[in-house]
Amino acid sequence: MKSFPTLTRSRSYLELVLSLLFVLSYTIVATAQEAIIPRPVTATSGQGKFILNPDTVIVADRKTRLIGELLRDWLKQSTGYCLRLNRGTKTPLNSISLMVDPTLSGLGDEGYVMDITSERAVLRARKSVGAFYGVESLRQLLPPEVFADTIQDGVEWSIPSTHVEDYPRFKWRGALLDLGRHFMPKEFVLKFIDLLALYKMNVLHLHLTDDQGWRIEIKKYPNLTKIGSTRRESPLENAVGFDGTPHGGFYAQEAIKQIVAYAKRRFITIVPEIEMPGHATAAIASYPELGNTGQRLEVSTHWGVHQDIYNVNEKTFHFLQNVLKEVMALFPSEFICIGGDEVPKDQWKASLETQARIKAVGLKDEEELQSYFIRRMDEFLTSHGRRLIGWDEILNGGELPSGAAVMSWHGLDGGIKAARAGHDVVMAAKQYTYFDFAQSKDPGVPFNERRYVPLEKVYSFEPIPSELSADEAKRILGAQGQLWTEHIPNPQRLEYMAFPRLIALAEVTWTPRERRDYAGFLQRLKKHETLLKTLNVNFRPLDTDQTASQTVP
Ligand code: TNX
Repeated sequence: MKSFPTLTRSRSYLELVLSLLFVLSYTIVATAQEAIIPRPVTATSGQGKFILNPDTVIVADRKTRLIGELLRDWLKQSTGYCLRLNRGTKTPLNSISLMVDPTLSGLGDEGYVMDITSERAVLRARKSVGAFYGVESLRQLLPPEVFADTIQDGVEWSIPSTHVEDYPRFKWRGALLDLGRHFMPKEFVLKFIDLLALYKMNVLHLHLTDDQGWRIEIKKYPNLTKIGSTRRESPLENAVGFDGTPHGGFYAQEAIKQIVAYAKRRFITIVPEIEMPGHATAAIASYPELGNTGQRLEVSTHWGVHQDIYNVNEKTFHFLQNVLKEVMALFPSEFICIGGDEVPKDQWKASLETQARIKAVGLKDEEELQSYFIRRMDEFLTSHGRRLIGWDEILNGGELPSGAAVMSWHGLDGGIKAARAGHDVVMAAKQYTYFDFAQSKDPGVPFNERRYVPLEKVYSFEPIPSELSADEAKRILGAQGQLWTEHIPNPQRLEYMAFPRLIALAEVTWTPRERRDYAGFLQRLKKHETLLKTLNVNFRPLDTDQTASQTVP
């Protein structure tokens, strides 16, 4: 009888210790898991932490050498440590090693395994890109001060012990930057690339031409930038009147090469877009013979769908192909975007020459003519080993060539139709992924439900429509967030519109569907606000009043 209470006491003591351990380990698990966005496929935690110090060594093999250099340079900025970068495949004490192992299975091409203990950090991947994503996760596990560009004193550079196995759900995790409506400096494009990479996004779609500006140097046609890159003025934000100030800018081919190389180093593909046959006013202003009316145009100074579109003369096809040749030489991307959206057919209807062409080619009408136009461009791109991608209107007016891919922007329907017809699809539904739309109910602007995309709506986006069979669903390459810039005149405002919505989309495109959880996402995001602040990103704070004005960037 006497021993009974003792036993109970020791049992309860044991239970107490066990439950304390449980709580403790749970807290650690939560810490690791809550740090990483997009949420990894699996993340479990161990005991202790890895502490970075001036003697920590980075070890990289042949395939991860460049990533090791990036990591070393990044860490140097905030820690001040000049870490040694060794070649090899060893994992000594106090090292961060990055290793490619082609025999690793189950993680796909972009996945990685990360093992962090108090002794070492080991990242393994089947390909270099996976090791890069491992590094991005590792950076997120460090204190947010690691993202500073000046030395931070008094910080313990520790990473909680963690085991992560991770890979993306979709292979197209994209963002579109509209540089046509507003030119943005190259330095900002580079900063944006770093932010995409941090959230494991891998496609930057650059919208380089539009009615209001042509932004890429084409050596064969200098007027495109001499004339086409500057407009006389822009609409005022209140849409009444104009600012009377010229707006312009373009990227010289040298600058494009730098952007492409910078993106490549961060495993981001830049998909260039040259709009046709519509959104062509700036090009026609530069070379009037490309238009239908013979009128001299100016680079457009207002927003909206424009009547002026390319004509269908062979000379115009020749022009566009020459432009695309220079574009292909600059951008290694498999996909080249030719736009294809919002093409009013009035000018083709009114032109005798175009009507004669429709007959000569044996087409029924202007819709079929647009389809013919797209087919010609597809043939050209295909013959150069590339693939065409365009907005969902390219599905209209006839059969789309089999290799062409579709960006579904009106909603999901274009994507469903395209996937069923065997085309690859990028989901860019405006209801979920248009970040030029409002994210709050701004009292200063009449509320419009159709142009309202709050954070939660983005997070709820499911890129695979339930209507698709498992086979058809394989056609969905992923999704993309759009930053159209009619009402985004500068980088600060762009950051405000993009963040944190783009981060929600990053999780939509990376994390397994069943691991998505909005409440948990918000908790992790809250921590990332410090990180974004450190990176000087002008994000929209989570606790901003839903009704607060959006007009302050
Ligand atoms: C439609 S989406 C457009 C763009 C505009 C955008 C504004 C698409 C392919 N065309 O030209 O900038 O709406 O939200």
